[in-house]
Amino acid sequence: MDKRIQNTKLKINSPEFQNFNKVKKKRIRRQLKHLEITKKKFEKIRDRKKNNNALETYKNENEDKSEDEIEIEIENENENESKNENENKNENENENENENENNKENENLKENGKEINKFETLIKNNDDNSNMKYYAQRYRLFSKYDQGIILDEESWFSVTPELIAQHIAERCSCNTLIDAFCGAGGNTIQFSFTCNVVISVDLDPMKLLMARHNSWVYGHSNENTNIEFVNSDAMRLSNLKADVIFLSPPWGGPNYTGSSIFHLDSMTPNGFEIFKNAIKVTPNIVYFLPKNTSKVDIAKLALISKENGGSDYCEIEENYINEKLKTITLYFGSLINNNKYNESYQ
Ligand code: MGP
Ligand code: SAH
Repeated sequence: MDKRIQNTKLKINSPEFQNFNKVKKKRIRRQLKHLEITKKKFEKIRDRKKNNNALETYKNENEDKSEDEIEIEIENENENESKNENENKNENENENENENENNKENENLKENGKEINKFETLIKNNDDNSNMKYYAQRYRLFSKYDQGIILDEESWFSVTPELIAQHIAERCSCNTLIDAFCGAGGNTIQFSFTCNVVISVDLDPMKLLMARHNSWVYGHSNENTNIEFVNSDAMRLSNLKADVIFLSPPWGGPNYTGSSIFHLDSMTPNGFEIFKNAIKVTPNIVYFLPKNTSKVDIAKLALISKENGGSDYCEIEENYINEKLKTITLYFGSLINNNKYNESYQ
């Protein structure tokens, strides 16, 4: 037999590898079950919404398996599995290993339990908040919307449409990228396909839960992901280093078009301060902004960039969907593409 195959077989059959695999499988199974339940609840609520009696009937009809039941089910499965596997193993060693494993698993369960409770509230609120204008565009926001995407009120109007997010992610392909205002994960998910590591930051912990959950819909799992979710203020990242930083802050709600010109200092946090903080991390900045952003403000950003050792100009990209201007994206530093100005999506 080829020595490499023999070595691989030895490795796979080793107790360490078997044990590692067992723990991994259990976690993945648990995660899939949670995802399945969230999806089921999500679908139920959506169906009820169609019948116009969403919240009244939610409690009566909410007969899905409780978290306790799932845990018991998983524990039973695990028990059966370990019974079979234990036959071939040293008993004393296994007892200690299982004890440690169970402790870890219990900690994870507690954490997951808390999150699922929060999610239930989120799903209920989702039903209340889903604004018809944005709901009608749901597949534009996430092509896998029906597979369990969760959005809260702010995310419905803030999430970057998938085609635009995909395009930006292709342009930002790098080793480490910081998505400083990750929200429900519209950009983060696409960055995860083009960058080696994505650090996704949001001030609101619920946004991080949503973003993480939504990333699962797109194939990530706790065990297998290149996204690091960080609950922090984007204004306090100056001691981090990254190849690219992406900024998609809140623009103050959907009424940003209320006046003909949008000024960066009308945002909270202030749009200039956001940029000044970002440039401490890297001069390669991508700034996602309203289509009516003041050109004078954009010139000021270029000046700030120059004063801080970055590029002395920027590229303004207009993002269209179905020939309608949706947003603009500014590129600074090495991300500037001198040959291409406008992108259009159909
Ligand atoms: P929009 O103008 O509210 O919607 O947002 P729409 O339907 O394109 O406009 P209308 O002219 O047809 O009425 C357009 C896009 O801007 C959204 O899909 C989001 O990607 C983005 N966006 C909107 N808001 C209010 C925000 C925000 O506050 N922050 C960020 N980061 N993006 C936003
Ligand atoms: N690009 C995201 C949407 C971002 S919306 C997507 O496609 O899904 C803007 C986000 O900024 C919101 O989720 C909000 O919670 C977050 N935010 C607001 N102030 C912040 C701050 N100081 N630091 C980090 N995140 C902040």
